[in-house]
Formats: sequence, C-alpha cells, structure tokens
Amino acid sequence: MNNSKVIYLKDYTVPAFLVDTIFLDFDLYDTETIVKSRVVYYRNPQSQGPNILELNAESLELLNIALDGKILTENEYTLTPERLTIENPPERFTLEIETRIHPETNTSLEGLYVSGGKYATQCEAQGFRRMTYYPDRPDVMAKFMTRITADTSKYPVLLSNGNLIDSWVFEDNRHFVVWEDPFRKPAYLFALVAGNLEYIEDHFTTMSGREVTLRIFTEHHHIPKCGFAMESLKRAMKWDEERYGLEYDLDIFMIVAVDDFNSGAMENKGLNIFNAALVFATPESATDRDYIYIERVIAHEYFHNWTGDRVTCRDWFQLSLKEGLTVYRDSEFTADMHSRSVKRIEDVRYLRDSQFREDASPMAHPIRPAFFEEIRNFYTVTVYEKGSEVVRMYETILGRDGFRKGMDLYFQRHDGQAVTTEDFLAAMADANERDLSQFSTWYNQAGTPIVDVSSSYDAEAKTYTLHFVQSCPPTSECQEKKPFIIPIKMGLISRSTGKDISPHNEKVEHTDTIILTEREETFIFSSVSEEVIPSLLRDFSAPVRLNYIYSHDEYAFLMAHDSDDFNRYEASQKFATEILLSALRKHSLEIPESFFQAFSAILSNATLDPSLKAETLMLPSEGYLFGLLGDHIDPVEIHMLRESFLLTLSERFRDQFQSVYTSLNVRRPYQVLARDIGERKLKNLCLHYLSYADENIVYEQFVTSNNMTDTFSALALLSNLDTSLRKKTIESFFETWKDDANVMNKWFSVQATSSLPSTLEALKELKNHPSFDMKNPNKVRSLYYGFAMSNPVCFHAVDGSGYQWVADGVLELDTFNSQVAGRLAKSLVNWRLLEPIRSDLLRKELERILQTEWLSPDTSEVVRKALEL
Ligand code: HT7
Ligand code: ZN
Repeated sequence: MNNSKVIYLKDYTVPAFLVDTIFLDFDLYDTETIVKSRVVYYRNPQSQGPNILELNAESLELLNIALDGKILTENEYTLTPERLTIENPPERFTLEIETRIHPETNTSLEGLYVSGGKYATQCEAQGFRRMTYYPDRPDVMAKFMTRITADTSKYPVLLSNGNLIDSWVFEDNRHFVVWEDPFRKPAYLFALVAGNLEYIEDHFTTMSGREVTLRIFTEHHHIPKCGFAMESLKRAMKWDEERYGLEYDLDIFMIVAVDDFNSGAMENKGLNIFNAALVFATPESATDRDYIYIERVIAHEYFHNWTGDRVTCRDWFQLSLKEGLTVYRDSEFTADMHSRSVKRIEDVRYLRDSQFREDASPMAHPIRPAFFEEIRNFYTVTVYEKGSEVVRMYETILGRDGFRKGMDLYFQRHDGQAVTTEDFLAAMADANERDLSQFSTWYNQAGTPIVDVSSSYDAEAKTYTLHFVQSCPPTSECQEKKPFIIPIKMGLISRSTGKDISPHNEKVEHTDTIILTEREETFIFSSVSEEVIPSLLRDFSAPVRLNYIYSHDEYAFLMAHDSDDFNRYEASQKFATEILLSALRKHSLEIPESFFQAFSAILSNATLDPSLKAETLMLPSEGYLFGLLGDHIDPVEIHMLRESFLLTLSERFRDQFQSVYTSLNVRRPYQVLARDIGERKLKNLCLHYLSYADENIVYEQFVTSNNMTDTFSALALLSNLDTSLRKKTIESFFETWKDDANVMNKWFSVQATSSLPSTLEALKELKNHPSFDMKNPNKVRSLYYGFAMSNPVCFHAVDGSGYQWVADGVLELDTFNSQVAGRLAKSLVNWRLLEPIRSDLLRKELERILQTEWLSPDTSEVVRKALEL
C-alpha cells in the first residue's frame, strides 16, 4: 500500500508561530501517562503565511485544550491524527493541552517508551509529537521546564534536561521533580528518564573554571562497567576546549544507558541517552573495537552540545550540518587519542564499503537531500560519513587555522539559531575571505565522483605532467553533474631514492595539495630531474574514486616507499583488488610474484606500526569489491575467490604468520592503548591466516584469552569451521555470557555471519531462542543485519532462502518498529547489480513486501525506491 507523501526542501517556509516557553508535566502510571503542556506562542514576525497555528501529533489522545485559560470547543480547532490547527489565534497566547499516551505499549521506541522497566524518550527526529501537540520542527526553539511525577519506589530517579530546580515527595508513594533548561532548544532535543537507577559521578572543571558534575546512570549491576565511558567523556570535554575552544555550558551532564534503543545514542541537551551497548565495557566483555567505538560515540554526542544543540538545523534536510560536522569532529578526536593513520584507514574503509555502495544504489542521495518521504530513512552513511568527508575537505583546503577561524565565526554568528548548510559554508568562506561557493555541489549532488588521472614525463624539459578528468555517474536527482571542488593531496616519489621530490608548479603554492575545480585540468611540474611515481589522493583527501594505472612493480614500490601511511595501505589494497578483479574476469586466481614479495616485506618489516601492518595485510572487503563491479555480480564467487586468495597467502607465509603470532601472543593485562590494540589486531590477523591449517591454535586462544578481543576473534574464526570445536566454543561462550545481554549480541552475530551451509537453519532456531527478542534493536542488528550485510554466502544463497528470511523479518518488524524495519529493508535494495537468477529472486521478495496490505512509510519508501516506483 502506498500512503507516501513527499516533502521538498524548496517548500520550506518559516513557522507562523514561535514558542517562548514550554512547561511540560508528565504523570507516569502503569497503564497510561498524562501529559500536560503549557506553551506560550507568539506570531513569527518573519512569517508571511496565514495566521494559523499548526501543531504536530502522532498516537495522541486529546483530553483538554484551553487558550489563554478558556477551554476550546471542538469547532474552535481542527483535529486529525497528525495535526491540530487553530485558525487566527491572538498575536501572543498561552495554550494548555492535556493528552493521554501509552508508553507502556509503545514498541516504536520513539517518543516516550518503556525499556527494561524504565521510561526513556527518543525525540529525534519527530518523536516529540507522540507526547503532546506541538510544532515539532527544529526551527522552533523554546525554553523548557519539565515536571515529572511517578511512583517513588519504582522510579526513584526522574531526569530531564537542564538543572534540577524542585522536588517533592507525596504521602501516597509518589514524588515529583522539576527540571529547567535555560537554553532554547528544539523539541527533538527534549529528554525524560524515569527508573530505579544508580549512577557513577565525576567532575570536570572547564577552561573558565566552572565545575560540572558528570553522571552516568544505569541499573545497580551495570555500574562497574561504566568507568571507561566516564573517562571518555572527560577526554572529549577537554579535547573540545583545546581544539575548538568550546566549553560545556550547564552545571550537570548526564548519560543514561538503556537496553532498547533504535540507534547508538542521542544528544539531548544535558541528558544524553545511550544504547547500553555503547556505554558498558570491561576487558572481558568488550573488544578493542567496542572500546574505541564507545569512546567515539560518547565524544560524538558530547560534541553535539555545540554542533547540534547550541547551533541546530533549520529543517531536517540540513541533517548533515550537525551530523557530518560532528562525525568529522569525533573522527579527529579519535585520531588525536589513538593513531591518526589507522583511524583514517578505518574511516575510509567504512566509507568505501558502505557509503560508496549507497551512492551506487537506488537509495543514493546528496548529503543534503532535496526531498524525502520519511526522514528516518535519511540517517545514512551518506549524511554522516560522506558529510564528514565534506567537512574534512574544508579543513584540507583552508588548513587547520583557517578551519578554526571558520568554526569560530559559525558559532559567533549562529549560537542559539537553527541554520542551514549555506550558513556553514558562508562562515568558512567569510572567515577566510575565500570563494567556496563550489562546495555547494557536494551538498546537492549524489554519487561518487570519479577522477581519472594520466601522466607524462619530459626528461629533457624536466617537466612532469598530470592530467585530471573528473566525472560523476548520474543519480536519480541529477543526470548531468556540475564539477566538484576536489582537493588532491599528493607527492612525486623518486624512483631511485624512494623519497618525495620537491617540484615546482605555477598554479599552486604548495605542490603537496592541488585543488581541482574543473572537469579537466592539467598540472605541469617543473624541476623534475628524474623519473617519479605519483602518490595521489594522499590521506584520502576527497571522497572520490581515483583511477591511475600503476604497474604491479609500482604498487610494490609504493607499498614499500610512500611516505604517506594511507597511500602505502592504499597501494596494497589496489594491488590486491586488481588481482581479484582479474580473477573474477578469468574465473581463476593468479597472484603475481611481486605481490607475494611486497606482502612478505610488510609482514617481516620490524619497524612498521603493528596496526598499519595489519591493515596493509588485510585483503579488500567483499563489500568494497561488490561496489567496484557494475552488474551481474555473483557474491558467492567473490567470496570464494577472496577465500582462495587468503588460503594461498596462509600457505605461502605460514611460518612468518606463526612467528609473528607467537611473538605477539604474550599474556599481559589488558589496556586500551594504541600500541596494544595494534598488536592484538596484527596477532588476530595472523591467527586468521593460521586458522586455515590449524584450528587448535584458534581454540587454544579461545580458552586462554584474558580479553574479549582475543576471545571474540577466536570464536568468529571457529564459527566458520565445520568442526566439533565450533559447537564447543559456541556453547562455552553462551554458558559464560548468557546473563549479559550485551555480550549475547556477539553470540548471535557470530552465528549469523558464519558461512557454513547450516547457518540459515540455525538462525531460524536462534530467532526462537529465549535470549533473542525481536523487539530489541540490538538483537535484530546482530541476527538480521549481521546475516544480510556480512554473510554474502548464505544471504545470497542461490535458492533465495536468505532473501526470503530477511524479507519475512522486515515484514514482522514493520508491524511494531518501522524504523528498524526500514533500515533492514535497505539490505534488499541492490537486486539490479546481481546476476539474473539472484536478481530475480531478490526483486520478487521486494515485490512481496510491497504487496502487503499495510506497510509503514519507512519500509514503503525504501522498497518503492528499490523497485523505482
Ligand atoms: N542525532 C542522533 C540521531 C538519532 C536518531 C535518529 C532517528 C531515530 C533514532 C535516533 N536515535 C538517535 C544520534 C547521533 O547521530 O548523534
Ligand atoms: Zn550525531
């Protein structure tokens, strides 16, 4: 069924009414919650529109409504399930509304809902309208005061945004609190939490000497797992002061961990709500990746206090204004806390594996979309990760000081406002007196630009010429693309010394960064007195696909000599990619000797950082290869070829893998240090290669490990092996962790990603396992997303059984949590890229979904776009 409604950016109009203050009063009961709101509205002087107050609504029951103290009769307002409108209200007035809501049965996890016996809210993007009638749009900013009343024993802790200003205990075992937030904010940043919670507390003294209380709330038994999150928060607060001069502004900053949460975390003003998986960490229960991710997300949500809360978005088309910028800020934070090069490699791998794929799919959209049906579908890798790459390019072009000047001006101009990506661009341009208008193409055009580069050398004239041609494949919103502004960091490396030379170029001041602005451009470098190899797009300075034809020897040379860590890694990836693509064309794998030599040189290099070594020795992912192949893709063949490449390497370098593994397999206390993380990464990569011939070494690691990184690596490897050890480890892991819901997610995901043929049958059983819960998004992510996104062999089973199971999952989810359903549906959209048999099977599943009598707007938008309806 199609109940879609497209919303266009071009139709944006300012709100007819603004809000001065809002007083909210929540009365929480087991079977209902009564919400009273008292809102002072005033006519927006900037509005030319009709004098109509429009309030949003969803799943609300209106009990009472009064304007300036006078109860309104039904003919004084218009009520639909989605809207309450009042025509010709006064210039300024107070509206009091009483509604009844049912958080206890709210499975959407939006608005106010109950998770694990506690109340929590999720208001971004449009959850506030599930609590009261209100202009639920980010450009309406107001001062909030919130009163919460609840049972004292069940809900001793009652939290909302801002500072606690009042509390009272009644005689009938109920109590109330009042919170006041002095900062104006849009409704999507409102939060409420009620539960039987404890907290850990710490303090932070800001750079201007203010004391801030920091608290992380959770149930009693989780408290010991919150220490790392608290340390991360303090590091983030300090970093934001040092790097951007941004200080925290309230007296208290609170984080609450909840079990049921649709995404990672939420930046509500002063009261961040987190998916418990992104708060709890101990060495035994969290991997290195978990630790780094927790630190990153804690920082991300904290950084939103300025880039999101103090300066927010005018409308939801501007989402990347806060998300792209905040992802960029958190990635810089992680780079500063750990290894900058490793962070860059990891970010680029994720971007290319997932965002490039999205850009080539029916879901492709610009980082600032021009239209959408359901905003929940636009919390995407494009808006977040590509958005962050666009912000990174400003800094690449302007330099760190120039970027900081732009940020300072952005806050100076827009603190307390709801603004657009144009405002951000203008601040960057004005602060640096530069014309950056061409950046708008990055905001308005989808698709991954392609940069084709060719070179020539004139030995006599001592000139080296690079010729660049940029293009971008058509996407649904735009067929003919305008050229992008593309910074290319680069170097020319002497073939004889392996060192960068210092050429001269008339067009650019510094030859280490050239900036493309046109479709075709030529750069002639002079004073080049010897043969060079170009190192292009160093540090992955722009989110593009860059093509330059290197010989195998040149790849090996770059792997050994490039002074840029990223491009050394990149050379290995491109070299391996060429080998795999050629194998796919010829249906047989041939690995040139030069690859083995370069691989061996890296493996035996004693000075290389272990983490970089591990990254360089990993083969490109199947997702990345998938994205490079236009159509007629057989994902199982890609998997098989990649596996046989890994097997060949494992046989050829067995002794070297063994010796590196042995040297790193030393027992010491677990620490989250870059060096240790790198060593564990390299050790577990070696273990992967060794697992092809020896399962016992993997089992040995599983039983002796003192940390989850090593335990989980061993478990994941064994789960792909059809041996008795597999069953033993899966059972033993379950016995150890069955009472820890977070770790059980790992148990589900490791089985969901197993490439064994029995996997799908096992998953059907796991779905009925007492520890599985379809209503919990983390569980769905582990089982369903794990399967659909990281198990190409079983998901793409040629009988279509994998597609059918995921489609059934989408339909089931869609009946109670459309956001999670829509997200899972995205795993089904790439049917056109597949070879005909699978393509047909997958399309039929999409059609089956669409024929369902009732579909949420989320799922319907995804499926119809996939089928291009
Ligand atoms: N800004 C937050 C986005 C978010 C969200 C969006 C839709 C539905 C549920 C959600 N939970 C959090 C998180 C962030 O990116 O910082
Ligand atoms: Zn964010």
